[in-house]
Amino acid sequence: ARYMEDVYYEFAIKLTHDAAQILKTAINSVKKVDEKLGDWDLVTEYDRKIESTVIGQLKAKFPDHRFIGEESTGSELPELTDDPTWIIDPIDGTTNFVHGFPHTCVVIGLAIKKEMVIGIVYNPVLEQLFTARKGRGAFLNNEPIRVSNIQDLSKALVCMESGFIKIDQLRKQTIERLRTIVQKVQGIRTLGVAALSLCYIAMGIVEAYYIEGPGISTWDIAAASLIITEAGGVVVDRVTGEKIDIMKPRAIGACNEKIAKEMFKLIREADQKS
Ligand code: LIP
Repeated sequence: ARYMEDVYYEFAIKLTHDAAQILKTAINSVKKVDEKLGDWDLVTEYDRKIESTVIGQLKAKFPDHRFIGEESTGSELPELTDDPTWIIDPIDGTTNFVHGFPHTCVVIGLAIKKEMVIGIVYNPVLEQLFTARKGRGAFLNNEPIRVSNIQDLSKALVCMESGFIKIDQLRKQTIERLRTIVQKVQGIRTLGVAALSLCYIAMGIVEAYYIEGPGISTWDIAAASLIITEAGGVVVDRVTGEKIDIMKPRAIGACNEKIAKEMFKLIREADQKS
């Protein structure tokens, strides 16, 4: 099994580089942009092109594997089986990509027996390749990375998303969550890219990230959740506070249990007010 995992990993790294080349070449060009759920949820011809290239090549090489991809999977997620399942976001942070804002990346993850075994997140604009394999640590450009040691939320830099304020039914709740968290932490950042925000926890430059909402799915969190845990951090379910189920993507990522618990409590507190 280990040998096969090496084969999967090497192939995935090669595909990631090919995909990232497409992203990098296109980022400063004019794109054809379509809205999915709203003007806060975009897709371009490059998202579709990268996904079909990546899935096409994986299918040709591993015909009995399964695939979950942002642009080819419908709104209903398939059930995760024990079979090797590739989970792909061809361009995470599509709005950033559209604007040329350099926080955008290609995401490829592999689950086997319902557990993440490979996570790859690559930002070719800033030349940051985040990788992890189950039980073998997390790396940035092949150097080991580790979460930060901060234990106190008042000293934490926290990433969150603000776009859901545009949705009528989510406005009050989102504003209340942002308001509550801003007051307790050192600062918040809203980068519009789930996978990289999680990787920034893994590399120790952000302490926590909370993500949940329409359009957010397993491809936004699956690969990066392995990168965080391999870097010593945690990813918990916003509803249960237990370890995240990657098929229920409502995630609190954090550099340690204590910060995760405090974030969990603050979101509860905010929801009681909204
Ligand atoms: C994006 C997420 C981001 C969120 C965006 C969008 P995509 O994923 O990573 O956190 O704010 O609305 O959903 O669609 O760029 O892959």
